Order: sequence, then C-alpha cells, then structure tokens
Amino acid sequence: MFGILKDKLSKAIKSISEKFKEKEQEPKKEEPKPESVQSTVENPVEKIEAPIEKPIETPTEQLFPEPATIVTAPAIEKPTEKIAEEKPTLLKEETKPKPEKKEELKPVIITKKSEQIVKQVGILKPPEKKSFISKIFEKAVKTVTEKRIDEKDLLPVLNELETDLIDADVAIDVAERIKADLLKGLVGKEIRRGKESEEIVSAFRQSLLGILDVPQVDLEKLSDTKKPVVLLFLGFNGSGKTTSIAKIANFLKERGHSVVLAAADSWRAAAIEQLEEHADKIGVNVIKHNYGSDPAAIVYDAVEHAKAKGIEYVLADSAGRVHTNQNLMQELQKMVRVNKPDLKVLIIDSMTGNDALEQARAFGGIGVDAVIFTKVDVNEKGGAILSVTNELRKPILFLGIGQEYKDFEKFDAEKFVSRVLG
Ligand SMILES: Nc1nc2c(ncn2[C@@H]2O[C@H](COP(=O)(O)OP(=O)(O)O)[C@@H](O)[C@H]2O)c(=O)[nH]1
Ligand SMILES: [Mg+2]
Repeated sequence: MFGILKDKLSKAIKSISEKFKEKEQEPKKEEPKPESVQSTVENPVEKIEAPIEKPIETPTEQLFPEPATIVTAPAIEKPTEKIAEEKPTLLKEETKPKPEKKEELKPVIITKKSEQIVKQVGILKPPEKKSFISKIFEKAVKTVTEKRIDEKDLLPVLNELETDLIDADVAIDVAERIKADLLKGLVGKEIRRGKESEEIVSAFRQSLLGILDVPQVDLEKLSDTKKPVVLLFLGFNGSGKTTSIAKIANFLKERGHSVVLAAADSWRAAAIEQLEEHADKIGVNVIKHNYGSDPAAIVYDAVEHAKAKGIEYVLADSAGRVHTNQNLMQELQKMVRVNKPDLKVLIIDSMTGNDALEQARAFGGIGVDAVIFTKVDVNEKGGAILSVTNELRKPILFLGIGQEYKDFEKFDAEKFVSRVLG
C-alpha cells in the first residue's frame, strides 16, 4: 500500500539529509577576512576552521599561539593589575590598527604563565561587546553541533522530489505546495548533528498533515441530530460505489444502526440485483423501481420508507456516471435537488491516478461532502489522496482495502502520513 509514494519520500528525506551532512564538511565562507586581523594573527580563519571536525578545546591557545613573539615586560610584578589594564587595549588595537599610535603601545608578554594568572583571576572574561575573534570562535563551535542549509542546496533535491511526487499521482500544485513547505521549514533552520532525518521527516509530516487538514465527519454521529440521514454515493463506473455501500451498511448495522438501501442505479444492467444480493447478506431492505426509472424518485421513496419506519440511514446508489456526459450529470443534479442528501459521497478508485483529480473536479460541481478511496489495497501510488483532498477540501470517510465487507478502514490523516513517511 502506497509503496511508491513511500519510496519517493524516503529517497528525498535521504538526499536532504545528505545535503545537511555535506554542509558539515564544507569550509565556512560567510565571514570575510578583515585585513587588520590578518596583519597580527596569522590567517585566523584557517586557524579556527581547520579543527572544525575536532572540537576546539582551548581557544586562547589558538588565538595566541606559542611562541609568544612580543617581548619586553614592563610590569610583571603586579601581573593581575597590569594585564587587566593593558590586555583589552592590545586586543582592541590589534583588530583596529592605528599605525600612528602603535609606537606608544607598551606591549605585554603573553606567556603561558601570564595567561594562567589572567585565567585564574578571571580577567579574560569575554568583553560585553563581542569582538570579531569571539564571534568567529562561537561560529566555529556552532558548526560542530548545528548545521544550516541554503535554498540553493535544497532546490535541486526538491525539484527532483517534485517530479517523483507527480509520478506517484500527486497533482502538480500539491507537489509545488510540498516543495514550498519544505523550503520554508528547512532553509536556514539549525539542525543538530544526528538529528537530520528526524527534523526533515518532521518538516514533511507538517506539510502532508497541512494538506490533509480538513474538517472531519463522524458518520455514526450524524443520526444523533437528524433521521433519516441520507447519503448519496456518486462516482465513475466501476469505482466501487455498490461495494462501498454494502461495506458501510454492514458497518452501521453491526453497530446497531438501522439502514435501508436505495437501488438508484437503474441504468446499468444487473446493478439492482447486485445491490439486492448485498442487502440479503447484510440483512437490510432495498427500495427499488424498474430499470430505466427516474433515480430521483427511487431515492425519494427510500427516504419516505425510512421516515415511516424510523430508519436512521438511507444509502442511495447511483449509476456510474461518465463524468463528461452532460445528460447523466444533469440527472444526478436532479437527484440532489429533489432529495437534498445530507452527505454526497464521492467514490474514487485510487487506481485511476491523475484521473482521480478530474473526477473530483467534475463531481465537485454538484457539491461533494466527503470522499471514499477504494482499491487502496492494490494501489502503490497513494498521491491521489493528497491531490483530491487538496482540491475538494473535504474529508475522506473511509479507505476501501479489499473486496470483503470488513475490508475498509476509517481514514486517519496521522496514520496515512506515518505510513508514507515510513
Ligand atoms: N481490491 C479491491 N476491490 C474493490 C474495492 N472496492 C471495490 N472493489 C471491486 O471493484 C469492482 C467494482 O466495484 P463496484 O462496487 O461494482 O463499482 P461501481 O460500479 O462503482 O458500483 C468490483 O469487482 C469490486 O469488488 C476495494 O477496496 N479493493
Ligand atoms: Mg454499482
């Protein structure tokens, strides 16, 4: 089930994850080397970046490499006071050289010993205003644990994902939406080492759940507020209307609800008998007329029957409409006009691929309230679920997962998303 969609998504998650890992190895380029630092500290950017893969343990040693080159120690006797006064000045002067003043400076020996004293008395506290050096250092440390990705890194993978999604029956506009969601969710986001897949899967999850976020319908609760509840099943020939009606009738009956069926497919040969056969097995009644009768009148009779008998649900079949046939669509509109069904349920064969969207659009014209996808058990693509929901913004009531009455499940967006994200 949904194997192709699952494969395509997992391929993209892997590729994006790789991109983040590549980031970790790439030398950092975003900080230009200021000339002032180049003159005093020998190529500081390289010094700090080289050990990125190894954690930098003692920044002071990196910034003031041995051997110390500046000599003449004016006042080491009172090291704490002296260095406290002069050290910040020296750092400041080094990053912002003023050649004319350089001669007046009294340089201080930076030896291991003085450094230690300074550390002990806590004089080398980071200045309030972060220096360039400390910023660079912080950045270098950050890259060890967190990585960011740019749009230009992500786009090639997302373009490939877009094509892959279209192959899995995801409509173009839906594939574009997923791509845009991922760009928004991942570009510039700081991701910790080892958390790449988790964060990427979470971005996918949010996007897919966003597409599937539509108001839900609880079929069993409908009869709490209205009796009878009238459901009209619409859909293309062979999509699974009659089978789905039988599954739902069985589901409701098993839960103690009363049901009557309306054999309103009076057009297709043997359609009435097919429905009657199911009704016998399940133990519910069927209201039928002759072949060729007005389907609107058949549903009307079934509703009257339900009212008279206090039956909670009327499930009305309809003829398989070739959605391009205007006459048949008009007939369907009449059924809706006359009987005002509470729920117009569109049955879509998930195997019809991109045609599912066409069907949704055609039937959407007469107002669809909910959808059932059939043959999901034999469908590997799964993308039509996203496309149709995105188009109609209506809930999916059930998924048909086989030919037996028990072979259907309530649609659960979280479950679907977990399934396709592995
Ligand atoms: N594998 C599978 N087959 C289904 C499912 N739903 C319906 N079918 C089959 O699809 C075919 C057409 O179904 P039917 O209910 O007659 O379609 P209708 O023309 O829309 O009424 C039948 O052979 C059904 O057994 C399903 O969820 N899974
Ligand atoms: Mg049928």
